[in-house]
Amino acid sequence: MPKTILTEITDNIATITLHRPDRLNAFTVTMTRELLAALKQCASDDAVRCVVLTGAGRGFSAGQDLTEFLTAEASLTVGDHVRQGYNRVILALRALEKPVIGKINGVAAGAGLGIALATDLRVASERASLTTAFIGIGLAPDSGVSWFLQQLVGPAKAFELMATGQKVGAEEALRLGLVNQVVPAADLNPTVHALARQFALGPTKGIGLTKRVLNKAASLSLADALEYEAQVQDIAAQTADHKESVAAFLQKRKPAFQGK
Ligand code: LHQ
Repeated sequence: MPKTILTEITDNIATITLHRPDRLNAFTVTMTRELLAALKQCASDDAVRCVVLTGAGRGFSAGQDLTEFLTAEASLTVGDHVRQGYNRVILALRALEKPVIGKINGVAAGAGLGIALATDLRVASERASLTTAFIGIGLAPDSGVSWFLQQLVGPAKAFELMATGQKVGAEEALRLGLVNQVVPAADLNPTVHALARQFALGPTKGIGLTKRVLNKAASLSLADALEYEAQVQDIAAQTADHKESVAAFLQKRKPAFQGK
């Protein structure tokens, strides 16, 4: 059986490629399972200090494979399908205490959009587009799309994007804050590689803890967020990379981060 997820690790960067290009990398149950396994591997492998998530061919991901879903035996409710698949993927991406770059090479739709928005930052090709897509098949959002969109663009724009399913081009996605950067298609690989390399040579634990406080901040009052930051700072201050960077500053040299 061909693999639907390809993982390649070089220069401390794990590149995970959604690989069903003839279906715009639409998700099957197998693909969800393989993606979860790849994310678990990235979390446990200390050699991985940055993760890049992308799609093969001209799409990032068209979301749920509708042919598989419609022909599957109805052994699960739609809610359980989402709970056992996409919800785990989204939570695994957010819990992974390493930087995850979404390399948005093409269209991201439905659950594919949710997965793109669960990455820490997104670099898009000018050929990329985003669509919530759910309303096109009469569904409400899942895979965190309602949560991420209300955080990123506010409730009114989020409603518009979800209730119309309109396709947002790369430049508009940049203007809305849905992606961090847009580059010509030919520049996508080198741009993302340079960024990933920068992260992979960085203080990995400090970046992971940054993600931890950001994840938590969304559900805390300011007073509780301040206390949580103080607690996490105690952990960050114990890392070898923190000690190395202070020593390097005092010795007027560049720090050599070990990711520890
Ligand atoms: C596809 C798909 C696809 C299979 C393109 N499946 N083949 C959770 C719980 C339970 C149920 C439902 O879902 C969910 C979560 C979700 O993700 S819901 C949202 C599901 N996704 C969609 O509704 C998107 C459907 N696709 C589209 O609207 C378009 O394909 C987009 C806008 C993504 C891209 O349009 P184009 O660039 O014009 O490409 P295309 O439509 O020509 O697609 C290329 C091929 O990929 C085509 O096959 P073909 O044999 O004709 O070349 C499509 O049938 C296939 N494909 N999406 N989701």
